[in-house]
Amino acid sequence: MGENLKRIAFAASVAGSDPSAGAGLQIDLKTMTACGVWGMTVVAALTAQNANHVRAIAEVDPVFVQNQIKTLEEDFPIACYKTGMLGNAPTVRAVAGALPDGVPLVVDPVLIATREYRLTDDSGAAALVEELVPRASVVTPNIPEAESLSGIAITDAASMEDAAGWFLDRGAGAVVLKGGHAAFRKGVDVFLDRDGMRLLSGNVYPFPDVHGSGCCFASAIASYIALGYPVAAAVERGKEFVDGALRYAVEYAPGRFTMNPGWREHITYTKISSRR
Ligand code: PXL
Repeated sequence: MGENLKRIAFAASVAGSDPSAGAGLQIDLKTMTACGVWGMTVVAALTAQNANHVRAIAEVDPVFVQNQIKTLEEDFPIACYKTGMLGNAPTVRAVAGALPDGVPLVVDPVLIATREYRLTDDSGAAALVEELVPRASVVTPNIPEAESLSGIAITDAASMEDAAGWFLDRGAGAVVLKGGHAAFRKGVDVFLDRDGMRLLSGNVYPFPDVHGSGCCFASAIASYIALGYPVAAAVERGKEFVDGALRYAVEYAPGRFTMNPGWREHITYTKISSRR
């Protein structure tokens, strides 16, 4: 391999497509670019959606999902994988079977979209716990996902920490249990690894709900791991990144906000005629 190619940080997202580019593979790719990584995208599921509705979901043949990963692996020394919407158990198993051993993995256990659409079915959720959580460097559930996967009702700080521990007990190297949905300590994430627990506090911004925040956070973490940061440091940097992307969230349809991965470059997506 050329010396220059060895220097490039490659990260791959294995997730679902969101044509509105506010979540899924598309926000993952934008995030990876913004974090200074060559992002790659393995299409594991398809959605037809806009800013308000997920109108339809289509599966991708699990063999073809594997094929995409294996083909990338022939050429690229991918330094970190990230998984998002996988949809169903056969796809989860196909991904688990194709991921190379020993490469860091960020598992975002996407189950339900912000707007309440089911993105991964029950057997897919069970397969995630069986096949991907045990080999994850870090898992990034939000509160509803952590409750659904662990069966632990998260009602206060103590039960949130118990639920985080549940993921470590299932073999994950670390967990970021995100506090964006919390009725208590809102916006505070619990980070837990074998060295102990840390709270990651974030700002709470006045947007109703911001599409793609989980995808963006997990992809930023994967990017910093691909660049060479240890997991705990990658999570901290990822949190800073996601905080800015939320702060400068884009209203891309009336009352509908999505993340702005271009915030550090002050990208506003406005026509020159509208700039001040
Ligand atoms: O935000 C979770 C998510 C992940 N992946 C895809 C999505 C969504 C939410 O809508 O559409 C493809």
